[in-house]
Formats: sequence, structure tokens, C-alpha cells
Amino acid sequence: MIREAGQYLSKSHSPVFFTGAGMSQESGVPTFRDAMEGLWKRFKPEELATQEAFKKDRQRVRDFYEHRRDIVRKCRPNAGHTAIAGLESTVSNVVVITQNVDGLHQSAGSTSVIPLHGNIMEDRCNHGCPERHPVGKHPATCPQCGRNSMRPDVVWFGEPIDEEMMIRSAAAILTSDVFYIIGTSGCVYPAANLAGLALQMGGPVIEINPERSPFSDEVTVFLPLRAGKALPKICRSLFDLA
Ligand code: BV8
Repeated sequence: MIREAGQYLSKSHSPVFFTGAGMSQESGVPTFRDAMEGLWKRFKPEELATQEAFKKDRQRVRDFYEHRRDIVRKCRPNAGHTAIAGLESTVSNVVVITQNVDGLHQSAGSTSVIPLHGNIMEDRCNHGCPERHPVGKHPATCPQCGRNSMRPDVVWFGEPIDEEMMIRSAAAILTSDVFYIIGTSGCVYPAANLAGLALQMGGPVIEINPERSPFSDEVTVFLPLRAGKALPKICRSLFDLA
């Protein structure tokens, strides 16, 4: 199955990789399904990643993101991120559409990444002031409007995904010749609709996930493997096939 997944890649001129939290699991970033630890044990991420939670208790939400930033700061791209980034030297038009906010695809060297749900390592004003600020510079007060409104530059539940990113993602999928679904439970919308679009197109769709997901019965190849193990083998088989 690894060989078959590699064969699609060897003939590809426009692969798309759609990734979720499982992509970063081997880097040490907890997935959303992993139970939260310590102070955050009694919460579910989706309860804290909302406007309501922020309005109710700004400091608690800010502390939640500082806790996650501390984890992400210690994490590095794993062999899966590096394998996808390395493809760019031999395969044209590699596009990564990620649900992850940890920036690990970008730091692995991928140059065409669509971060659907934003970037946990930047802050922005909750009132829509345009500038993004690297964390730590303006902990709470917006430097533009002066209000106590700074929040992580991520898409919370109930907030829309940037329309331009959705359009770019759909365009990449419509022009792709192979689509990889990696490390996602496919529970969050509208991101999951993008995998649905790829499946509707009828082209080869390969899924890499140790557990089955709502997509698994429809994909061309289901690899019950971890991303950091499977991707280097798939990408290496590309060279063996060359
Ligand atoms: C919106 C940033 C409307 C924040 C995140 C239908 C249509 C539209 C919306 C909805 C809908 N139905 C429900 C909704 C509402 C909601 C939603 O989807 N709720 C879910 C809970 C049902 N969606 C929204 O609110 C979206 N906004 O719709 O706005 C709107 C429109 C116009 C105007 C106003 C409003 C916004 C959703 C984005 C939320 N933000 N992240 C933050 O990070 O703090 S989502 C967050 O959760 C992640 O980014 C990620 O997307 C998601 C978790 O999913 P996964 O990535 O799949 O991770 P998970 O832990 O679930 O699974 C991990 C997988 O990896 C597992 O399968 C596991 O087996 C596998 N794995 C583990 N280890 C490995 C591995 N795989 C490979 N290798 C390994 N080593």
C-alpha cells in the first residue's frame, strides 16, 4: 500500500496534503482528541476556543493559549512534515492545506501552506484591527485601538474561516491530481468539506491515520499508519520508482 501511495505521487504534478492534529502528534503537539492535562483537564478545547469563553473570562482563555504556546515552542517538525516539504524539490505545485495552528509545516520548509485555522503564535485584535502581532509583544491591549482585546490569531468555533483561504483551498483541490488526508478525525467543518470535495472529484485519495475516520471507507488507499512513519516511506518510494 505504501508503494501504491508512492506511485500516485510519482505521477503527480499537483499533490494536495490536507492535514489535521495527527500530523503534529509525533512532534509532541497533543491532538484535540487527546485528553487535556493538568489545569485544563476539566475543559474541552472547543469550550475554550470560542468568543463566548473569551467574553466570559479573557484571562482564562489567554492562559489556555499560553499553555498551548509553551507546548508548541518545544516542538519541532517531525519526519512527516519534513518529507512533505522535501517533495518540493522534485514535485511541482505541492500544496498543504492544514487545520493545525502550530506552524510546523512552515518551519519544516513547505512554501505553499494554507493555514485554515490560523496561527497560534500570533495575536490579533478581537475588534478587527488589521495588524497581527507576534505573541508577547502586546499581551492584552491592542496597539491600534487601545482596547483590552488582543486574542490568538486562530479561528474559534463559531467564527468563519477566511473566505480567501477557502477559495484557495478549493482551487488547489480542483486542480490536484492526488489528495492525501493525514491525521484528521474529519469532525470539524467547514474544513472537512474540503476532503469531501476531493472525494467527489473521483481522483486518487490516500488517507494516513492509525484510526479510521469518516473518510476511510471512501478513499482509494487507507494506510493505518502514523504520519511520521508513512510519509518518509511514501516519499522515498518516489525516488525508488523514479
Ligand atoms: C464556522 C483553531 C460559521 C482554534 C479550530 C457545518 C458547517 C459549518 C460549521 C459547522 C458545521 N457543523 C458544525 C459546525 C460548527 C463548528 C464545528 O465544526 N464543530 C464541530 C466540533 C462539530 N465549526 C465552526 O465553528 C467553524 N466555524 O463554521 O463558522 C460561520 C460562518 C459565517 C459567519 C459566522 C460563522 C470553525 C471551526 C474551526 C475551529 N478552530 N482550531 C484552536 O486551535 O484553538 S478546530 C481544531 O479542532 C483544530 O484546528 C482541528 O481542525 C480540529 C481538531 O480536528 P483534527 O485536526 O482532526 O484533530 P483530532 O484531534 O480531532 O483528530 C486527530 C486525528 O489524528 C485522529 O483521527 C487520530 O486518529 C489521528 N492521529 C493521531 N496520531 C496520529 C494520527 N494520524 C497520523 N499520524 C499520527 N501520529
